[in-house]
Amino acid sequence: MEKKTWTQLWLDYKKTKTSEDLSFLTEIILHGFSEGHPVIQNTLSELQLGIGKILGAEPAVKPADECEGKADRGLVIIKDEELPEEGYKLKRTGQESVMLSASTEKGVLYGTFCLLRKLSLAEDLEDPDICTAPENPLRMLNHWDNMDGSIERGYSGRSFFFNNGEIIVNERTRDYARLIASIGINAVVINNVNVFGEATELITGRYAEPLRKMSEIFAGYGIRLFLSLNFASPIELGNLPSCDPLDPSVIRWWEEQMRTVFDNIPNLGGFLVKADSEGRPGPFTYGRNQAEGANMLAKVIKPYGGLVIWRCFVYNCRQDWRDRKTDRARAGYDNFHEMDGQFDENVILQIKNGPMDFQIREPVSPLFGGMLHTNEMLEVQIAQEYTGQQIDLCYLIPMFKEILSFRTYVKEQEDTVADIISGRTFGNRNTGIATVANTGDDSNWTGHDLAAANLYGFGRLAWDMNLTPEEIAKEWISQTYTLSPDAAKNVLWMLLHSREIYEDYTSPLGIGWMVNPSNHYGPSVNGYEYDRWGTYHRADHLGVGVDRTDKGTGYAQQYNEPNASMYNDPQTCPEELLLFFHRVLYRTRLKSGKTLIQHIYDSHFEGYEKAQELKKRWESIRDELPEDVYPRVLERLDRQISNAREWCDQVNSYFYRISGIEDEKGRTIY
Ligand code: GCW
Repeated sequence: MEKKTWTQLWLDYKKTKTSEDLSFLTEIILHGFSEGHPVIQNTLSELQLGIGKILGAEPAVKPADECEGKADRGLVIIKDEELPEEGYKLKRTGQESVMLSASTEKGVLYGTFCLLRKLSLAEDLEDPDICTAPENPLRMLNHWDNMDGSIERGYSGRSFFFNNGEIIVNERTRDYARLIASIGINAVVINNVNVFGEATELITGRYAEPLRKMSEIFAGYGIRLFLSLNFASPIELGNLPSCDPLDPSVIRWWEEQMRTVFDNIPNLGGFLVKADSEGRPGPFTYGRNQAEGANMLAKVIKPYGGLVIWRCFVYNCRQDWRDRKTDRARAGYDNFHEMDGQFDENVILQIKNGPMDFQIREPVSPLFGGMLHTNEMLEVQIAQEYTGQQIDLCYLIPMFKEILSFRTYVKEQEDTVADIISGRTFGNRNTGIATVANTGDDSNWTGHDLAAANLYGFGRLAWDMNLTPEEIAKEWISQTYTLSPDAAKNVLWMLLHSREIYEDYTSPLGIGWMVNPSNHYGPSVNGYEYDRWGTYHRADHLGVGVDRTDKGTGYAQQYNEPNASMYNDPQTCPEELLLFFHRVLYRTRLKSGKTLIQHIYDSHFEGYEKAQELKKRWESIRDELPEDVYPRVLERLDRQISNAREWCDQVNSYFYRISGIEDEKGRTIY
């Protein structure tokens, strides 16, 4: 076996002091499931490893017939057809027995990871009595990995799926699958949504063997492999003159191609499609609408049980900055909501949040609650493209939680984003949540060691949207590090304050952008201002912000009431989104009593100061941290501090110069 050059993150099981003698867990009795099933095999080896390390004693599997399934000692794994597909039940059935029941092998796997988590966290097993099933049917990672090994917006090294035009399948593939299965992820797209070059050929026979192997490893952990698809494949691979989704020869081409792909990779879950977006081809090219494009593919792959996940990130990326009516925030809704009810059952619309593009603060996309008869999925991004790029600390779970709990008022109850994407609102099954992943081949997977909390947190939250950011962070911290309660509190403080800190020193009150256009890191207040991407802050000597009210672009009116009115009025618009929805004069007083300009100055100075506090807290726990982790994170915190300084200086001096208004506190603005 090759030497592992990567860590095991939260699965680095360590000997744990449990409050009672749990050695009975080393006897495993399997009932109703076959030891030979790949998922069960993997479950048993995880138990071997996990229990072995945590309790310090190797477990052994006892055949069920020896005890007729009625063992009063051990970990009894048993089939219970009543339980939901991916759910499980963990119950303390006696002094020396715990029962894990599930209706499927996947349920057993998830229940096992839950048990191991409880053991790692030294939680009481006195009466676990847990009965749970995932809220979201699809819990997905989207990797933007290219086949040359680079990763679009990747900040953790290179791809561990591809290198030099080839697919990599090795020990790391398995560890990756274990890691993400342990947090409940059940679907993965391995290649970039921008599909070009060799990636277009992933649906041909060329990569059949490694893809099948990978999909089998994934399937052993309950994960379905998905691919991103090039809508122009009929032209690029099939030499057809067009890829018009209504052209019979195009449809025929897809039918044949899809037969090949599903023959080659029977476990394939389906495809993620970025069409008519940022230069990628799509149905619009042929005067067809998005539903016609998506449904064509959906019909072709329906016989194989495949899903088409169709992104709604469709907008005009060739705008003129003088044009004040075209509004990029509107585009998703404008391009899709009228087609409500027209998408096939195996199509899911994947809606990026926010409506602009993964900024530190945006309102929730009005497509949630804007469509009643369409499968929807939420797309977030833990890759931190605009939120610090895994250099600056930014624990994103609080942001995701806000999105999920947003009330859309599409119904009187069960109307939050969480309700919609879990399928509760409309009773649909093809729904869920996806994130752009933050992993790469760095030894610690996520570049910034603390950014692993976002990966962990995404999975846990996707499973159970009631978990709080704090609960998740605590779980992650204590499974990852061995810390005293005080030290753990410091890490928790760092995670829980990081989003606010990042927001404070970057773009204010929901306006977004102000980043360097080349790489999206660091400040450039006007970097995007006169460009064609539709990303404007509209600052002049009097004020800043975009009027998205009924008198402006009308974006606020895309929401259901009372949200539409709430956003439309600067008095009721949540202040953190004020500049997203309104143009505000610098001397306007905010709820705090401060003027807008003073708020901008203060929050930037504060953000910079708090970035320094992050470092102080980290330094204070140096002795308790692993030798390699401490300096690695410290180095990033130093970079974050200089970034924060740069942001603070540039944003404050920009607004000082343009407004001519002095800082009330008389600080020097550089
Ligand atoms: O924000 C933009 C990114 C692109 C990305 C695009 C998308 C994959 O800058 O790199 O392309 O979003 O989400 O499709």
